[in-house]
Amino acid sequence: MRIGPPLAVACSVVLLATASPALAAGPRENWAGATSQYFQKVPSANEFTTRVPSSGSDDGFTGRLRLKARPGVGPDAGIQIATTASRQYGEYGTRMKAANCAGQDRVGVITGAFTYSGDHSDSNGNGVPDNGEIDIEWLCAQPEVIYLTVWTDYSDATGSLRKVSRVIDLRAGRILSTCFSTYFGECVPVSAAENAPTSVPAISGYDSGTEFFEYGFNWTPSVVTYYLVNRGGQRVTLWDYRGPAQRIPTKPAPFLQNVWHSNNWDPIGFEARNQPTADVDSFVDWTQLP
Ligand SMILES: [Ca+2]
Ligand SMILES: [Ca+2]
Repeated sequence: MRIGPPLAVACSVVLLATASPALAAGPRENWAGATSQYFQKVPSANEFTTRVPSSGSDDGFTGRLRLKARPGVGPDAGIQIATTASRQYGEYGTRMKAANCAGQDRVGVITGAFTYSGDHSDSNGNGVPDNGEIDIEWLCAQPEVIYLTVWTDYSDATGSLRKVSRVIDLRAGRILSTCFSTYFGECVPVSAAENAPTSVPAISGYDSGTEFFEYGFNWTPSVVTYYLVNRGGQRVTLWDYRGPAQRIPTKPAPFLQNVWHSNNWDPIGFEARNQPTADVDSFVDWTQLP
């Protein structure tokens, strides 16, 4: 994909007017064209390709995020696409398959769909650099598990952070953890308002890398509600996180989708840190912006 032109105001108005008024939705990228008006590829040696035919996609075409064999470690060495414009509150969604590393032994590959603010000034005054970020993530070595994380602060220098997270085994219908953390590995119990729903239905045979699902979240100043749409077309709430408000990011941010190699984020219960030796692909049917 080439880098698209900046979003024109007139075009934005037209798209907003034709979108569903009930949801007050913004533009949707279907990844069926040669270029995107809303996204750009973050420079890397990896590949992002639009108009890739894919059965199971709504319109026959997808955007393919390809992490090339033997990648370096970290998102910057991965494949990333990002909106050219920052957005703030509203509903973000994407219909996609996460990276599929079946057949490769214990590789560490992360797929993400997330907002990320590059403004790390300490606007909330808690002494830790701000890190406004709302994540949906999967590890390809454990494709039945989804990671949902809402960040407000992170210091790369000290490891100090502020985040709330929920980890769910969707195949089993089991919430594995719901935590507030001030450093990696910490799990401070959360209030009832931060821990709803207390159960999530199982999706039989759920595998994030082999089947398209719609995932998303609605972000407001006081609530972040994560969902997926099940095979019956019903929206299932994965996490309806309701404050405290200081645990919810406020800064406008681009929306990104990426695939990258991690050598230190293990699945639940076993290690998977190997470098992939073959290309790893994630397919995005569409991306809905607020
Ligand atoms: Ca801060
Ligand atoms: Ca599509």
